[in-house]
Amino acid sequence: MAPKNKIDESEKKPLIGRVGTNLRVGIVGVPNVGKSTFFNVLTKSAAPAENFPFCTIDPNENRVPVPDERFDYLCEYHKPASKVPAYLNVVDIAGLVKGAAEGQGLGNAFLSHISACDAIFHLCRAFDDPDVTHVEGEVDPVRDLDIIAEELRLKDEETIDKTLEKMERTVIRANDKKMKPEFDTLVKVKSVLSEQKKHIRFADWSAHDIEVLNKYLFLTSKPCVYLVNLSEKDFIRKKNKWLIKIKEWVDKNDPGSVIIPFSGAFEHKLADFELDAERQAFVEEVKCVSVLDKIIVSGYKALQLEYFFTAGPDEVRAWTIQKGTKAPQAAGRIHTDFEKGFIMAEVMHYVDFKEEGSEAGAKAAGKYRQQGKTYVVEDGDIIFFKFNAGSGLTTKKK
Ligand SMILES: Nc1nc2c(ncn2[C@@H]2O[C@H](COP(=O)(O)OP(=O)(O)OP(=O)(O)O)[C@@H](O)[C@H]2O)c(=O)[nH]1
Ligand SMILES: [Mg+2]
Repeated sequence: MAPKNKIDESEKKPLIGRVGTNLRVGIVGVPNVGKSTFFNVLTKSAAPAENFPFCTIDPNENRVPVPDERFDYLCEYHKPASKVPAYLNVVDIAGLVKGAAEGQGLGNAFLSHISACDAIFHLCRAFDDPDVTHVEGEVDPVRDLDIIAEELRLKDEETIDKTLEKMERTVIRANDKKMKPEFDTLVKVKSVLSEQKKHIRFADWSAHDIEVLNKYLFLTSKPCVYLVNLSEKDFIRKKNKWLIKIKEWVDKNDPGSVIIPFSGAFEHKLADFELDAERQAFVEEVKCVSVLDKIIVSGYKALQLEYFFTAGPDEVRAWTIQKGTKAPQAAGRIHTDFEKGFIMAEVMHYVDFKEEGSEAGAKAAGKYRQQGKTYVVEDGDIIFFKFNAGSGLTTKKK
Protein backbone atom coordinates (compact mmCIF):
# COMPACT_ATOMS: atom_id res chain seq x y z
CA MET A 1 0.00 0.00 0.00
CA ALA A 2 1.23 3.53 -0.75
CA PRO A 3 2.33 5.57 2.28
CA LYS A 4 -0.51 7.68 3.60
CA ASN A 5 1.07 11.06 3.10
CA LYS A 6 2.17 10.33 -0.47
CA ILE A 7 0.33 12.75 -2.73
CA ASP A 8 -1.36 11.22 -5.70
CA GLU A 9 0.34 12.39 -8.93
CA SER A 10 -3.00 13.51 -10.40
CA GLU A 11 -3.65 15.72 -7.36
CA LYS A 12 -0.42 17.58 -7.95
CA LYS A 13 -1.20 18.30 -11.58
CA PRO A 14 -2.38 21.86 -12.08
CA LEU A 15 -5.55 22.50 -14.05
CA ILE A 16 -5.25 23.54 -17.68
CA GLY A 17 -6.44 27.13 -17.99
CA ARG A 18 -6.15 30.59 -16.57
CA VAL A 19 -5.72 30.83 -12.82
CA GLY A 20 -8.39 32.94 -11.19
CA THR A 21 -12.02 33.07 -10.25
CA ASN A 22 -13.23 35.76 -12.61
CA LEU A 23 -13.39 33.42 -15.60
CA ARG A 24 -15.65 33.66 -18.63
CA VAL A 25 -17.43 31.37 -20.99
CA GLY A 26 -17.72 32.55 -24.60
CA ILE A 27 -20.56 31.73 -26.99
CA VAL A 28 -18.95 30.54 -30.21
CA GLY A 29 -20.47 29.37 -33.50
CA VAL A 30 -20.88 30.19 -37.19
CA PRO A 31 -22.77 33.44 -37.97
CA ASN A 32 -26.54 33.86 -37.62
CA VAL A 33 -27.25 30.69 -35.64
CA GLY A 34 -28.87 32.39 -32.64
CA LYS A 35 -25.89 33.16 -30.39
CA SER A 36 -26.97 36.68 -29.44
CA THR A 37 -30.61 35.61 -29.11
CA PHE A 38 -29.46 32.93 -26.65
CA PHE A 39 -27.13 35.36 -24.84
CA ASN A 40 -30.01 37.81 -24.39
CA VAL A 41 -32.41 35.30 -22.91
CA LEU A 42 -29.71 33.71 -20.75
CA THR A 43 -28.42 36.92 -19.23
CA LYS A 44 -31.54 39.10 -19.61
CA SER A 45 -29.62 41.43 -21.92
CA ALA A 46 -30.61 43.34 -25.01
CA ALA A 47 -27.69 42.82 -27.38
CA PRO A 48 -28.57 43.28 -31.07
CA ALA A 49 -29.72 39.96 -32.59
CA GLU A 50 -30.83 40.46 -36.17
CA ASN A 51 -31.26 38.28 -39.19
CA PHE A 52 -27.95 38.90 -40.90
CA PRO A 53 -24.50 37.36 -40.52
CA PHE A 54 -21.99 39.33 -38.45
CA CYS A 55 -24.70 41.20 -36.62
CA THR A 56 -22.41 40.94 -33.60
CA ILE A 57 -18.95 42.43 -34.00
CA ASP A 58 -17.79 43.61 -30.59
CA PRO A 59 -18.28 41.08 -27.82
CA ASN A 60 -21.15 41.59 -25.38
CA GLU A 61 -20.51 40.53 -21.80
CA ASN A 62 -22.87 39.99 -18.91
CA ARG A 63 -23.17 37.77 -15.88
CA VAL A 64 -25.91 35.49 -14.68
CA PRO A 65 -26.48 34.04 -11.18
CA VAL A 66 -25.68 30.34 -10.87
CA PRO A 67 -28.87 28.58 -9.73
CA ASP A 68 -28.33 26.38 -6.69
CA GLU A 69 -30.93 24.87 -4.40
CA ARG A 70 -28.36 24.77 -1.57
CA PHE A 71 -28.00 28.54 -1.76
CA ASP A 72 -31.79 28.91 -1.83
CA TYR A 73 -32.11 26.65 1.21
CA LEU A 74 -29.53 28.66 3.18
CA CYS A 75 -31.34 31.90 2.32
CA GLU A 76 -34.64 30.39 3.35
CA TYR A 77 -33.05 29.21 6.62
CA HIS A 78 -31.21 32.39 7.64
CA LYS A 79 -33.45 34.97 5.96
CA PRO A 80 -30.36 37.17 5.58
CA ALA A 81 -30.28 40.89 4.86
CA SER A 82 -27.97 40.30 1.91
CA LYS A 83 -27.89 37.40 -0.55
CA VAL A 84 -24.98 37.02 -2.96
CA PRO A 85 -24.99 33.97 -5.25
CA ALA A 86 -22.16 32.84 -7.51
CA TYR A 87 -22.15 34.29 -11.00
CA LEU A 88 -21.25 32.93 -14.40
CA ASN A 89 -19.68 35.49 -16.78
CA VAL A 90 -20.86 34.99 -20.34
CA VAL A 91 -19.52 36.64 -23.51
CA ASP A 92 -21.42 36.76 -26.80
CA ILE A 93 -18.83 36.60 -29.59
CA ALA A 94 -19.08 37.33 -33.31
CA GLY A 95 -19.69 34.43 -35.71
CA LEU A 96 -16.72 32.52 -37.08
CA VAL A 97 -16.56 31.47 -40.72
CA LYS A 98 -14.41 29.01 -42.64
CA GLY A 99 -11.02 30.61 -43.16
CA ALA A 100 -11.31 32.79 -40.02
CA ALA A 101 -7.85 31.66 -38.92
CA GLU A 102 -6.53 33.21 -42.14
CA GLY A 103 -8.52 36.39 -41.62
CA GLN A 104 -11.82 35.57 -43.40
CA GLY A 105 -14.89 37.35 -42.05
CA LEU A 106 -13.32 39.45 -39.37
CA GLY A 107 -11.51 36.28 -38.45
CA ASN A 108 -8.50 37.09 -36.40
CA ALA A 109 -10.16 39.72 -34.25
CA PHE A 110 -12.93 37.31 -33.33
CA LEU A 111 -10.47 34.59 -32.51
CA SER A 112 -8.76 36.90 -30.05
CA HIS A 113 -12.14 37.39 -28.35
CA ILE A 114 -12.32 33.63 -27.85
CA SER A 115 -8.80 33.75 -26.49
CA ALA A 116 -10.02 36.05 -23.71
CA CYS A 117 -12.52 33.38 -22.59
CA ASP A 118 -11.81 30.29 -20.50
CA ALA A 119 -14.45 27.87 -21.77
CA ILE A 120 -16.69 27.72 -24.81
CA PHE A 121 -20.41 27.36 -25.31
CA HIS A 122 -20.22 25.91 -28.81
CA LEU A 123 -23.61 26.77 -30.22
CA CYS A 124 -24.90 25.15 -33.41
CA ARG A 125 -28.13 25.59 -35.32
CA ALA A 126 -30.41 22.61 -35.90
CA PHE A 127 -33.60 24.57 -36.60
CA ASP A 128 -34.98 25.06 -40.12
CA ASP A 129 -36.31 28.49 -40.89
CA PRO A 130 -36.29 29.65 -44.50
CA ASP A 131 -36.33 33.26 -43.30
CA VAL A 132 -33.11 32.96 -41.30
CA THR A 133 -30.08 33.00 -43.59
CA HIS A 134 -27.31 30.45 -43.12
CA VAL A 135 -23.86 31.51 -44.34
CA GLU A 136 -23.18 28.02 -45.74
CA GLY A 137 -26.58 27.71 -47.43
CA GLU A 138 -28.20 24.58 -45.97
CA VAL A 139 -28.63 23.96 -42.26
CA ASP A 140 -26.04 21.34 -41.26
CA PRO A 141 -24.85 21.57 -37.65
CA VAL A 142 -22.31 18.75 -38.05
CA ARG A 143 -20.56 20.62 -40.86
CA ASP A 144 -20.68 23.76 -38.67
CA LEU A 145 -19.14 21.95 -35.69
CA ASP A 146 -16.35 20.82 -38.00
CA ILE A 147 -15.79 24.35 -39.30
CA ILE A 148 -15.42 25.84 -35.83
CA ALA A 149 -13.30 23.02 -34.41
CA GLU A 150 -10.97 23.24 -37.41
CA GLU A 151 -10.66 27.05 -37.27
CA LEU A 152 -9.70 26.88 -33.60
CA ARG A 153 -7.09 24.21 -34.35
CA LEU A 154 -5.70 26.20 -37.31
CA LYS A 155 -5.42 29.34 -35.20
CA ASP A 156 -3.48 27.45 -32.53
CA GLU A 157 -1.29 25.98 -35.26
CA GLU A 158 -0.50 29.49 -36.47
CA THR A 159 0.31 30.63 -32.92
CA ILE A 160 2.59 27.67 -32.25
CA ASP A 161 4.39 28.02 -35.59
CA LYS A 162 5.16 31.68 -34.93
CA THR A 163 6.27 30.97 -31.36
CA LEU A 164 8.50 28.06 -32.32
CA GLU A 165 10.06 30.03 -35.14
CA LYS A 166 11.02 32.79 -32.73
CA MET A 167 12.24 30.39 -30.06
CA GLU A 168 14.31 28.34 -32.47
CA ARG A 169 16.63 31.30 -32.84
CA THR A 170 17.40 31.42 -29.14
CA VAL A 171 16.97 27.84 -27.98
CA ILE A 172 18.52 25.97 -30.89
CA ARG A 173 20.93 28.46 -32.44
CA ALA A 174 21.99 30.39 -29.33
CA ASN A 175 21.67 27.27 -27.12
CA ASP A 176 19.55 28.94 -24.42
CA LYS A 177 19.29 26.09 -21.89
CA LYS A 178 16.83 27.87 -19.65
CA MET A 179 14.17 27.95 -22.33
CA LYS A 180 14.75 24.39 -23.50
CA PRO A 181 12.04 22.69 -21.33
CA GLU A 182 9.42 25.19 -22.54
CA PHE A 183 10.58 24.70 -26.11
CA ASP A 184 10.26 20.91 -25.76
CA THR A 185 6.69 21.22 -24.54
CA LEU A 186 5.86 23.53 -27.43
CA VAL A 187 7.33 21.02 -29.89
CA LYS A 188 4.94 18.46 -28.39
CA VAL A 189 2.07 20.94 -28.77
CA LYS A 190 2.99 21.37 -32.42
CA SER A 191 2.93 17.62 -32.99
CA VAL A 192 -0.51 17.28 -31.33
CA LEU A 193 -1.96 20.09 -33.45
CA SER A 194 -0.28 19.49 -36.80
CA GLU A 195 0.50 15.78 -36.97
CA GLN A 196 -2.19 14.20 -34.84
CA LYS A 197 -4.56 17.03 -35.87
CA LYS A 198 -6.02 16.98 -32.38
CA HIS A 199 -7.17 19.67 -30.00
CA ILE A 200 -4.69 20.32 -27.21
CA ARG A 201 -7.02 19.31 -24.39
CA PHE A 202 -6.96 15.67 -25.56
CA ALA A 203 -3.24 15.04 -25.22
CA ASP A 204 -1.58 13.76 -22.07
CA TRP A 205 0.34 16.58 -20.38
CA SER A 206 2.76 16.59 -17.47
CA ALA A 207 2.57 19.19 -14.68
CA HIS A 208 5.40 21.10 -16.37
CA ASP A 209 3.66 20.96 -19.76
CA ILE A 210 0.53 22.40 -18.17
CA GLU A 211 2.49 25.32 -16.76
CA VAL A 212 3.65 26.10 -20.28
CA LEU A 213 0.15 25.63 -21.73
CA ASN A 214 -1.18 28.06 -19.15
CA LYS A 215 1.28 30.67 -20.30
CA TYR A 216 -0.04 30.50 -23.86
CA LEU A 217 -3.72 29.67 -23.23
CA PHE A 218 -4.32 28.03 -26.60
CA LEU A 219 -7.85 28.05 -28.01
CA THR A 220 -8.10 24.28 -28.26
CA SER A 221 -7.17 23.79 -24.62
CA LYS A 222 -10.46 25.40 -23.58
CA PRO A 223 -13.25 23.02 -22.58
CA CYS A 224 -16.49 23.09 -24.62
CA VAL A 225 -20.17 22.60 -23.81
CA TYR A 226 -22.25 21.92 -26.93
CA LEU A 227 -25.56 23.76 -27.23
CA VAL A 228 -27.90 22.63 -30.01
CA ASN A 229 -30.44 25.27 -30.98
CA LEU A 230 -33.71 23.53 -31.96
CA SER A 231 -37.00 24.91 -33.18
CA GLU A 232 -39.61 25.26 -30.47
CA LYS A 233 -41.59 22.38 -32.00
CA ASP A 234 -38.61 19.97 -32.01
CA PHE A 235 -37.60 20.99 -28.50
CA ILE A 236 -41.07 20.27 -27.17
CA ARG A 237 -41.37 16.91 -28.95
CA LYS A 238 -37.72 16.11 -28.05
CA LYS A 239 -36.92 15.03 -31.60
CA ASN A 240 -34.59 16.34 -34.23
CA LYS A 241 -32.84 14.50 -37.03
CA TRP A 242 -29.46 16.06 -36.21
CA LEU A 243 -29.22 15.08 -32.56
CA ILE A 244 -27.79 11.58 -33.10
CA LYS A 245 -25.29 12.86 -35.64
CA ILE A 246 -24.19 15.63 -33.29
CA LYS A 247 -23.77 13.10 -30.47
CA GLU A 248 -21.63 10.94 -32.77
CA TRP A 249 -19.52 13.97 -33.71
CA VAL A 250 -18.96 14.95 -30.08
CA ASP A 251 -18.16 11.35 -29.06
CA LYS A 252 -15.54 11.23 -31.78
CA ASN A 253 -14.10 14.74 -31.56
CA ASP A 254 -14.69 15.87 -28.00
CA PRO A 255 -15.43 12.75 -25.94
CA GLY A 256 -17.04 13.31 -22.57
CA SER A 257 -18.25 16.83 -23.31
CA VAL A 258 -21.78 17.83 -22.43
CA ILE A 259 -24.41 18.34 -25.16
CA ILE A 260 -27.52 20.32 -24.27
CA PRO A 261 -30.36 20.65 -26.78
CA PHE A 262 -32.30 23.88 -26.21
CA SER A 263 -34.48 26.26 -28.15
CA GLY A 264 -33.83 29.98 -28.26
CA ALA A 265 -37.38 30.51 -29.51
CA PHE A 266 -38.90 28.47 -26.66
CA GLU A 267 -36.78 30.18 -24.00
CA HIS A 268 -37.79 33.60 -25.32
CA LYS A 269 -41.43 32.62 -25.25
CA LEU A 270 -41.11 31.54 -21.61
CA ALA A 271 -39.28 34.74 -20.68
CA ASP A 272 -41.92 36.89 -22.39
CA PHE A 273 -44.87 35.71 -20.28
CA GLU A 274 -45.83 38.58 -18.05
CA LEU A 275 -47.44 36.44 -15.37
CA ASP A 276 -45.76 33.50 -13.66
CA ALA A 277 -49.09 31.67 -13.64
CA GLU A 278 -49.33 31.96 -17.42
CA ARG A 279 -45.82 30.65 -17.82
CA GLN A 280 -46.57 27.77 -15.48
CA ALA A 281 -49.73 26.88 -17.39
CA PHE A 282 -47.78 26.86 -20.66
CA VAL A 283 -45.01 24.68 -19.18
CA GLU A 284 -47.61 22.20 -17.96
CA GLU A 285 -49.41 22.20 -21.28
CA VAL A 286 -46.29 21.41 -23.33
CA LYS A 287 -44.66 19.25 -20.59
CA CYS A 288 -41.34 20.93 -21.21
CA VAL A 289 -39.23 23.17 -19.00
CA SER A 290 -36.47 25.71 -19.54
CA VAL A 291 -32.94 24.31 -19.75
CA LEU A 292 -31.20 27.62 -19.06
CA ASP A 293 -30.34 26.63 -15.47
CA LYS A 294 -28.75 23.42 -16.70
CA ILE A 295 -26.73 25.39 -19.26
CA ILE A 296 -25.49 27.87 -16.63
CA VAL A 297 -24.40 25.10 -14.26
CA SER A 298 -22.63 23.24 -17.09
CA GLY A 299 -20.79 26.42 -18.07
CA TYR A 300 -19.70 27.01 -14.50
CA LYS A 301 -18.45 23.43 -14.18
CA ALA A 302 -16.58 23.68 -17.48
CA LEU A 303 -14.64 26.60 -15.99
CA GLN A 304 -13.58 24.21 -13.19
CA LEU A 305 -15.02 26.56 -10.65
CA GLU A 306 -16.90 25.78 -7.47
CA TYR A 307 -17.90 27.71 -4.36
CA PHE A 308 -18.17 27.56 -0.63
CA PHE A 309 -20.73 29.40 1.46
CA THR A 310 -20.59 31.78 4.35
CA ALA A 311 -23.99 31.89 5.96
CA GLY A 312 -25.62 33.83 8.77
CA PRO A 313 -28.38 36.33 9.41
CA ASP A 314 -26.38 39.21 7.86
CA GLU A 315 -25.47 37.53 4.65
CA VAL A 316 -25.60 34.28 2.75
CA ARG A 317 -22.92 34.30 0.14
CA ALA A 318 -21.31 31.96 -2.37
CA TRP A 319 -17.56 32.48 -2.84
CA THR A 320 -16.13 31.29 -6.10
CA ILE A 321 -12.90 29.29 -5.94
CA GLN A 322 -11.00 27.02 -8.30
CA LYS A 323 -11.19 23.30 -7.69
CA GLY A 324 -8.50 22.12 -5.31
CA THR A 325 -8.24 25.42 -3.37
CA LYS A 326 -6.96 25.04 0.21
CA ALA A 327 -8.63 26.66 3.21
CA PRO A 328 -6.27 29.69 3.65
CA GLN A 329 -6.56 30.69 -0.02
CA ALA A 330 -10.33 30.21 0.14
CA ALA A 331 -10.32 32.55 3.18
CA GLY A 332 -8.29 34.99 1.09
CA ARG A 333 -11.23 35.30 -1.31
CA ILE A 334 -13.10 37.07 1.48
CA HIS A 335 -10.24 39.25 2.62
CA THR A 336 -6.44 39.10 2.31
CA ASP A 337 -6.22 39.40 6.14
CA PHE A 338 -8.16 36.15 6.43
CA GLU A 339 -5.47 34.38 4.44
CA LYS A 340 -2.50 36.08 6.13
CA GLY A 341 -3.76 35.46 9.65
CA PHE A 342 -5.47 32.14 8.93
CA ILE A 343 -5.87 30.01 12.04
CA MET A 344 -8.51 27.48 11.09
CA ALA A 345 -11.65 26.90 9.14
CA GLU A 346 -14.72 25.55 10.87
CA VAL A 347 -16.48 23.54 8.23
CA MET A 348 -19.87 21.92 7.83
CA HIS A 349 -20.71 20.08 4.64
CA TYR A 350 -23.99 21.37 3.28
CA VAL A 351 -25.58 17.90 3.35
CA ASP A 352 -24.71 17.52 7.04
CA PHE A 353 -26.14 20.92 7.87
CA LYS A 354 -29.35 20.11 6.07
CA GLU A 355 -29.61 16.63 7.56
CA GLU A 356 -29.01 17.81 11.14
CA GLY A 357 -31.24 20.84 10.68
CA SER A 358 -28.99 23.44 12.34
CA GLU A 359 -25.42 24.37 13.23
CA ALA A 360 -25.99 23.12 16.80
CA GLY A 361 -27.34 19.85 15.43
CA ALA A 362 -24.30 19.43 13.16
CA LYS A 363 -22.01 20.16 16.14
CA ALA A 364 -23.78 17.62 18.34
CA ALA A 365 -23.45 15.02 15.58
CA GLY A 366 -19.70 15.69 15.30
CA LYS A 367 -20.14 17.03 11.78
CA TYR A 368 -18.84 20.53 12.48
CA ARG A 369 -15.13 20.13 11.89
CA GLN A 370 -12.09 22.26 12.57
CA GLN A 371 -9.79 22.19 9.56
CA GLY A 372 -6.25 23.44 9.15
CA LYS A 373 -4.10 24.91 6.40
CA THR A 374 -3.97 21.81 4.24
CA TYR A 375 -7.73 21.30 4.06
CA VAL A 376 -8.95 21.28 0.45
CA VAL A 377 -12.28 23.09 0.36
CA GLU A 378 -15.18 21.11 -1.08
CA ASP A 379 -17.93 22.51 -3.23
CA GLY A 380 -20.83 23.61 -1.04
CA ASP A 381 -18.90 23.67 2.26
CA ILE A 382 -20.30 26.12 4.78
CA ILE A 383 -17.28 27.78 6.38
CA PHE A 384 -16.58 30.00 9.33
CA PHE A 385 -12.98 31.23 9.35
CA LYS A 386 -10.92 32.02 12.41
CA PHE A 387 -7.99 34.27 11.77
CA ASN A 388 -5.45 36.35 13.59
CA ALA A 389 -5.69 40.03 12.72
CA GLY A 390 -2.30 40.84 14.26
CA SER A 391 -3.60 41.83 17.69
CA GLY A 392 -5.01 38.55 18.89
CA LEU A 393 -7.65 36.11 17.85
CA THR A 394 -10.51 37.41 15.81
CA THR A 395 -13.34 35.45 14.38
CA LYS A 396 -15.38 36.56 11.50
CA LYS A 397 -18.77 35.31 10.66
CA LYS A 398 -20.15 36.79 7.50
N1 LIG B 1 -36.61 30.34 -35.79
C1 LIG B 1 -35.65 30.71 -34.94
N2 LIG B 1 -34.95 31.82 -35.24
C2 LIG B 1 -33.97 32.19 -34.39
C3 LIG B 1 -33.65 31.45 -33.20
N3 LIG B 1 -32.61 32.05 -32.58
C4 LIG B 1 -32.30 33.12 -33.35
N4 LIG B 1 -33.13 33.18 -34.43
C5 LIG B 1 -33.09 34.20 -35.48
O1 LIG B 1 -31.87 34.10 -36.17
C6 LIG B 1 -31.37 35.38 -36.53
C7 LIG B 1 -29.96 35.52 -36.02
O2 LIG B 1 -29.96 35.52 -34.60
P1 LIG B 1 -28.74 36.06 -33.75
O3 LIG B 1 -29.03 35.71 -32.36
O4 LIG B 1 -28.43 37.47 -34.10
O5 LIG B 1 -27.59 35.12 -34.32
P2 LIG B 1 -26.01 35.20 -34.04
O6 LIG B 1 -25.54 33.79 -34.05
O7 LIG B 1 -25.73 36.02 -32.84
O8 LIG B 1 -25.50 35.93 -35.35
P3 LIG B 1 -24.10 36.77 -35.60
O9 LIG B 1 -23.91 37.70 -34.49
O10 LIG B 1 -24.38 37.44 -36.88
O11 LIG B 1 -23.06 35.71 -35.72
C8 LIG B 1 -32.34 36.40 -35.93
O12 LIG B 1 -33.23 36.81 -36.96
C9 LIG B 1 -33.08 35.60 -34.89
O13 LIG B 1 -34.40 36.08 -34.72
C10 LIG B 1 -34.43 30.30 -32.92
O14 LIG B 1 -34.24 29.63 -31.90
N5 LIG B 1 -35.40 29.99 -33.82
MG1 LIG C 1 -24.66 37.72 -32.60
